[in-house]
Amino acid sequence: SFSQTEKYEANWESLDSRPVPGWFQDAKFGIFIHWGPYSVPAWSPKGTYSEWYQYWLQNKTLFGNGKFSGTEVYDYHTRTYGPHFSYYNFGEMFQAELFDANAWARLFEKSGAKYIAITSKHHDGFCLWPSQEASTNWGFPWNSMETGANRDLLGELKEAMDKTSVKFGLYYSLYEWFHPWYQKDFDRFVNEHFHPQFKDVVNRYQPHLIFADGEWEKTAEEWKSAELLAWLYNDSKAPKDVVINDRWGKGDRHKHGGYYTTEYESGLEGGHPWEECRGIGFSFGFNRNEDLEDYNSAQTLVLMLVDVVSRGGNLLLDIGPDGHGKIPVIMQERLLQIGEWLKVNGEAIYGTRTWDKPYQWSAGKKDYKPEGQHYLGGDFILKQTIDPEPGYAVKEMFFTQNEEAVFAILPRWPEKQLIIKDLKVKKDAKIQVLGTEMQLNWR
Ligand code: FUL
Repeated sequence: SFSQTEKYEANWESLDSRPVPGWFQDAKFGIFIHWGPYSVPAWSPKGTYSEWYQYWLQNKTLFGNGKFSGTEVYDYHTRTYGPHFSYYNFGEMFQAELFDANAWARLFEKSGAKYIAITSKHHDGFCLWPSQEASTNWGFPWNSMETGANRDLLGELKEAMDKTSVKFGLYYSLYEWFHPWYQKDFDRFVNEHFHPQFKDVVNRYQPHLIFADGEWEKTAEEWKSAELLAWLYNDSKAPKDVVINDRWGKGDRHKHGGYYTTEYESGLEGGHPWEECRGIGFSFGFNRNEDLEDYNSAQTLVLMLVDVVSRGGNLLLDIGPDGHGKIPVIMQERLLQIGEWLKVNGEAIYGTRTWDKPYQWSAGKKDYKPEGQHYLGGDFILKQTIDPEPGYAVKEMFFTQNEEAVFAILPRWPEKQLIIKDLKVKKDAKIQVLGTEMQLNWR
């Protein structure tokens, strides 16, 4: 339980003195959901984020994992929809007619995730709830209640999630690429758009977690983030143990706010709570351009989770539902496969903390020293773990612990014996294999 005794003040010193509520570090595994008008075209070059469709269309530039001319999205768009088709039409086309919030909630529960974070609003400014600001301030209805689906999608999901043990959380983008006030009248954008809109979404849906994003162009002072967070902790209707991330002002990641975030990286090490987020493939939004080979296998995803958890982090694994409201079946399958693994091995994951060391290297002839530890397109270390190059050292074991046990998680079955270095045990210690009655002989 998390009790708040003091009132927080609108400065980092005070706000950062608030510990990240403990449920977060116990949870380990969450599901990220990127869903909005970009889920209608659901297209971008392989290796790029499909939720950036509008930006890339209108600016004829793009970035990502690969080499691009920049006009790929523009070319695709004009080819498919014609030269005069505005991105704003996708709001109307975002019908979500097959969206069944209870089915999503059941899937999330079966995946073993302990929380979700759904895009209440991404950088395009479209809101999945009846946001007043996403109507009047835009000059046209730019939310799911007044166009397209004509439904309060967040409200439906929140209600469904509340029937499960999986906590409901929100992603919220501070900035909007093309909001009329963002470039020309930033103070007005903050005072009359961002702050009231944020307060509205928090008070309506009372999220357990807020993943802020799109902070990087302006400082926390310019966003007035500290005022907003003091309001969140002291005066909002959010649960007292609401968790936030670190994206509240330019240059403040890994410094201020709540837990630290990494994205398509290998995460961090160290005591401060952190979370690595990524898709199952390369995109956050659904990308119909991806093939089976672009999706990570269940084995790789489980190892990513284990690798992150062994270093004290959480994995926020993203799915991209389509414009009809269905979760692509490959994503459903991956979530269920992770859930199957966690059903047996969850004891070694949930509620654990780091052990003396996160993992053990095998004795390889050559030292395996990758440059950077990117998970992009299959992380070197994980690749090396699953499919080792002969002669090289591999991560042969990952560790976690709780008050009762130390857990060693092995990517492969050992040949005859297993040597755990530097492990001190009591004489009557038992070594068991989770999910079985098997006791191992040891010396
Ligand atoms: C990034 C965004 O720009 C991506 O589209 C995605 O939402 C990711 C989680 O954060 O910074």
